[in-house]
Amino acid sequence: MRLWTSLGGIAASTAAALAGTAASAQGLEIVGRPVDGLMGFQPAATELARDLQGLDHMLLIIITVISIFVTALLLWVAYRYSASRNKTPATFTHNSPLEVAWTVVPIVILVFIGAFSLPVLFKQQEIPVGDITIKVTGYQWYWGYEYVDAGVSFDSYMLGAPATGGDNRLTPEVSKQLAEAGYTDDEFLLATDTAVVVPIGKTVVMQVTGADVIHSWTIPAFGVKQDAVPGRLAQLWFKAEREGVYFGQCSELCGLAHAYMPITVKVVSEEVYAKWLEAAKAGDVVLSAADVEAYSTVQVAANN
Ligand SMILES: [Cu+2]
Repeated sequence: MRLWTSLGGIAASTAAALAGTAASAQGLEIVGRPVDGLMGFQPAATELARDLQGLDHMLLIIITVISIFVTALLLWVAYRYSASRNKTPATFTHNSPLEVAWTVVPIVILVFIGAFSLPVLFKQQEIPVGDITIKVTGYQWYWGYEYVDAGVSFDSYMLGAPATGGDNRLTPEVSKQLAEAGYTDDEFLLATDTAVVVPIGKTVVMQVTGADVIHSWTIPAFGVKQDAVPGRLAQLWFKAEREGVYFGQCSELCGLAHAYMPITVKVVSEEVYAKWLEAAKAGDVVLSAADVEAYSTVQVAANN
């Protein structure tokens, strides 16, 4: 009897766990975050990030070839022209064709690299007309966001920061907070209480500034990073191509809690975004996994 009771208990908890998985699967996938043991870039979620990563790949090949060539040349010269193998050294100086070659070849290499890097730089720095404009302000030590056209503004604190009742350490309470917000302990130091919510496939222009000292706003998976300088309004732009949750961290040493002011961006469908914006205007700026599901369901129902 006891066996059946415990088996029933296991079955019930398994069912609950599966239901939980299904529910979170309908939320947002966590795409842009560092992963233990992995190297390289986070998955590119914008054309900019793809371009940047392609450029990095190309440069890596070029510098590898140059490094191998120069090292091999040095080794060969050290071996072939050592004092024991080359008893009477040559006395000539200068070799015009060689000198022209080692001036022209690097120029050609630089022009080749520039032909690929400058277009990417211009694409990144020429700010298009945005579908959505968001002003982001760096504070010691959190971020403030303002949806300029919608009149929505809120602050964003790290889960576990003093403002959310923690002390910047992963305690059981913080762990619980993370779980309630749909994150695991792995996302501690990255997850925030509120998130920037943007629709997929729309051009988002971020106006970046600082209120006290210099901070820096970035989302690696978007290929964007911009210093937030007090008294200046800098800009960056991105057009996200994949729904999900993306993380970034303040990237300019800004003081004691510099490590505790991460950035969370949620890329959602246009429908979910519109619903979220409505709720945010009414004061509820947090987009939970349940919200994503509910707002999407509304869309499915509307389609039928
Ligand atoms: Cu900062």
